Amino acid sequence: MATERSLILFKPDAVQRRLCGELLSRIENRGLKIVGLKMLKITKELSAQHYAEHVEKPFYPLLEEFITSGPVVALVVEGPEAISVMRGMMGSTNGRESAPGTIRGDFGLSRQMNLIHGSDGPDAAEREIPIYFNPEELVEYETTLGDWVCADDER
Ligand code: IDP
Ligand code: MG
Repeated sequence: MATERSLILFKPDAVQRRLCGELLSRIENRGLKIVGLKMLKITKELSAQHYAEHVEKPFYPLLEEFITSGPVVALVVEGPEAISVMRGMMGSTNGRESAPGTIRGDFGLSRQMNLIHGSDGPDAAEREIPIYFNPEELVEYETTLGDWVCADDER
């Protein structure tokens, strides 16, 4: 089992709908550790870098318009298997098909305006984190609660 870091975005719809606190609470309540946090507006250039795999797709112009339409909150979360844990919490891409209990399934009805981004694997996390954070913006610290989130052999 590996301690991982994942790049998370609360997308412009989450900010506009005042859901950032709710989403952050879910991440904290799950036991994941926040090691980076900032608000920013994504430019067209940043969008193309972030969504490099989608730039040529027919839906990209609308995705670009959406993701650059207002501020986002960017986070790096850390924990045991944090990447797949976050993907599970997020639900599937289309909110209408996401299971209740997931973020997209509880708050979303859209395939595009689906509230949250999370790295989809270790390679993606490694590529995406430096797009948003300089190394000195990621904070190393221990939480006493961390000892109660999972056993030593699960870290
Ligand atoms: P993911 O966010 O669940 O990993 P991806 O397939 O990587 O989903 O797509 C990236 C983002 O692009 C989605 O979260 C969503 O905002 C948007 N998107 C994906 N597919 C479509 C589509 O068919 N139409 C419009 N927007 C889409
Ligand atoms: Mg994806």
